[in-house]
Amino acid sequence: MGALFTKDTQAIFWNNNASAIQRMLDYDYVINRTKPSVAAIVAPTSGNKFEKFFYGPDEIMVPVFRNTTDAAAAFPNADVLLNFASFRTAYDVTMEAIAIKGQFKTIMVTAEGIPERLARKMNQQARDAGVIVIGPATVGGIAPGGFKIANVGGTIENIINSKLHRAGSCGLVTRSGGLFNELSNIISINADGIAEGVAIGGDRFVGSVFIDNLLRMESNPEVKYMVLLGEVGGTEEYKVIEAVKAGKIKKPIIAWCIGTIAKHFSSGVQFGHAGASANADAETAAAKNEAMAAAGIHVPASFNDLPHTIAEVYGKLRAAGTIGEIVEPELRSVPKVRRKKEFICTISDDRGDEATYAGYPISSVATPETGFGIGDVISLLWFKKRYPKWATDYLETVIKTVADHGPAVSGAHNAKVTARAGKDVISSLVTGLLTIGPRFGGAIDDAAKYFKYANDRGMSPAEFIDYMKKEGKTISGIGHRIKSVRNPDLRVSGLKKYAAEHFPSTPLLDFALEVEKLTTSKKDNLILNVDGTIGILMVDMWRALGYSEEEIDGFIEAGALNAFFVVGRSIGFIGHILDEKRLGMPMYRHPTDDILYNVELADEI
Ligand code: Q5B
Repeated sequence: MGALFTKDTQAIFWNNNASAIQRMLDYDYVINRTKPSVAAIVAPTSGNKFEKFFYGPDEIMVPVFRNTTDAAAAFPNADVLLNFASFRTAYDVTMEAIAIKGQFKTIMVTAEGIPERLARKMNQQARDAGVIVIGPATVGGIAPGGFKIANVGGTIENIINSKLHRAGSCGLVTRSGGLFNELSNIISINADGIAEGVAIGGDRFVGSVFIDNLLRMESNPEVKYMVLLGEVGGTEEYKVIEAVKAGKIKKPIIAWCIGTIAKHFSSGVQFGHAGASANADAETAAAKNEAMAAAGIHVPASFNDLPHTIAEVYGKLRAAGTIGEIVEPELRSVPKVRRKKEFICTISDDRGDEATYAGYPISSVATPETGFGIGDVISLLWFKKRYPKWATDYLETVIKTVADHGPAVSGAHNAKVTARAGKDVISSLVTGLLTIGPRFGGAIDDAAKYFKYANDRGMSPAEFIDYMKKEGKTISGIGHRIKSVRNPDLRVSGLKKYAAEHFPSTPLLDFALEVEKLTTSKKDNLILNVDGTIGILMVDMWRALGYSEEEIDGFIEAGALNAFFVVGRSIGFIGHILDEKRLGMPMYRHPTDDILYNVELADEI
């Protein structure tokens, strides 16, 4: 009970309704909210990870998820779901959200025409779970100066004109969304605006009804009096009458049911909303207005007199000191011209006095006193996190380990040949780097990917080898040209030793070593090689650091692991290139006696 929304309320927006989301964010900016009211978007068919929106003059990124469950897990404090799904999908979306225990306090359903059987089931399920449903068939609601749902209030100019930019003292409940805006305007002219307002929706079966909202407003100290705008059809207004009679609502209520014109028609009239039709005398607007007046609710003689009644009730409360003076807040204005940014950078920022790496000024990273190493720089710029020392030391161990493996390996050879052709350091380096691939140095990502894949699915080492064979793939991370069981790769021994001494645990490495036992039993050189060891231990490291499997898969898919070989081996390649320059070596030509020539005269076609 109490206020429905506050300045801290955040919503998950189901459906990428860009204009409605932008309106919410413009409102947030104008009223000086510290965090945007839309935490995330759910868009099941979108491939995007985020959408850009303006926040004042700047742009912000709002994350996009494929389903509500994932969005809720990422934003556990977002307790409002704005369900902008179509009438075909809105029921399922609401039911999924209700089932996420403890997340959503309020769900707003905008779709009109959800089948009534489903709407009743959905509303009951929400009630049982203690979730407030606004709608279906609604524009939503607003806590002025705090949180605004989607398009409520219209443009920023209209919002300010209707005093919806800051809290007033009226609690407003309507069925209609259009008349909600109209009433907000009337209240702003004849009183001091609204403290909270909800358009409960026009369908016959809506989630929260008048009485739910009025009882909550009764307990909200910001609300000093209420305005209820009902309409012909249904009997919900009688529940309000009962609550007034029972003394459950003591604050003054001003009410009017529209549709009194219906009595001038010979037969029953269906007004715009699905629920706006009287099926019995008691459901007519006139009968409800009479009954409300009889219960002591302030009911004007006609809709035209409603502004006067509001002014009168407000005036009395003001005179009695129940309502005080409102200090108008400072507002920000949204720039008329805004430019979308072409590029996004989330790792470094060069706009201040000093550039930063993931928030750390370069001087603080570069100075020896703070103890940052290259591993820290990589963890900040590649993964946007500051890793613990055992992890950054592992990254540095990897780079030191792969820096060079002599002049004969594919990449070093290419770099040397290029340097001897007279090319500069950068060109020669690039030719070496371009040689890194699935067989040479660039097997780290795939080693991590396939060993993790097998381990995630509980395959035994034999099943994994069999699986790779059936896929027609060599096992990345297994095999070496010169290293074998009898001539072990001491780099691998070093990495394993580091992990044994510093990693909390190495389950994927343990699995890989079992695979190695089987492959080396077939062929002596099918060892777990340096690429494989690096990649597999990197997965063990990320798991120990608390990354989700999805995040780890994302790093692997992005190619982050081969990048370690690129960084490390660049050091070696540059060494070889400088060596060639130092030695002044002439252009290289491969000896013809080392080439098997097998050229036949080409057929004529
Ligand atoms: N066989 C590395 O091949 C190498 C198999 C396999 C199943 C396997 C090969 C391989 C996967 C890729 C990988 C990284 C090409 C290696 C590195 C950095 C480096 C380099 C340096 C540095 C070696 C002979 C028989 C065939 C094959 C079978 C071989 N590997 N079966 N899974 N993984 N590995 N690369 O010995 O029945 O005779 O037809 O592709 O992890 O690049 O120092 O040089 O620091 O610079 O030449 O350490 O293992 O053997 O290809 O002629 O195959 O073994 O199917 O069977 P080899 P191949 P069959 S580290």
